Amino acid sequence: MTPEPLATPQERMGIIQGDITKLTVDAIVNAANSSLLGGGGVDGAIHRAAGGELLAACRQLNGCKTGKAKITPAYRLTAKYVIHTVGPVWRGGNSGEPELLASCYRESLALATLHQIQTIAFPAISCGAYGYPIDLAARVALETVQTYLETDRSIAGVSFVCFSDTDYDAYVEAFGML
Ligand code: AR6
Repeated sequence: MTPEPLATPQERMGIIQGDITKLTVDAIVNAANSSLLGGGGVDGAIHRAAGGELLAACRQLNGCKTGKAKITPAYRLTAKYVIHTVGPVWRGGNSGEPELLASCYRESLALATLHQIQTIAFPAISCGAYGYPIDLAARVALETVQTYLETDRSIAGVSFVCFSDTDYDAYVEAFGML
């Protein structure tokens, strides 16, 4: 018997606007810093919504390098897991930022595959406090996930969660260029 053909990478990717802490998915990704001990932006929102147990779990992880990812339970969130990744600080684009940002997406997806996570949501990693231009970051995010899904058969859906209208518009435009 031939296996059912899987939906294409683009059919498994979606762009939505909203608050990532409210989503019903297997895993949400946190745009953390290398301490993994919380911060502002989406990191602060995730820690507030998940409760103090998340911070306690993060303390056991010994931090995380830029471009890498680590996983914890999601405690009070609807999601089952939080995948914490550390995006690059934007320094003009010639300090390895695109490669490091792509690595955040790949490493997060690799953890998702390892933990049989079928649905995952990403915020716009590095696009807030870390200053990565949203149009450039959206292209890296979408192209990296598309490439990963071409060979991965286990992840059924990847959502890109945009907090603002301008972020949403940038993602939709980048999606059209895939
Ligand atoms: N849901 C979805 N997206 C959100 C939410 C939310 N609830 N809140 C903010 N965003 P940032 P970074 C968007 O600054 O640039 C933290 O202090 C936001 O609009 O959260 O990777 C960490 O501890 C932006 O588009 O993350 C680090 O120190 C995107 O999430 C540092 O900030 C990322 O913005 C990481 O900076």
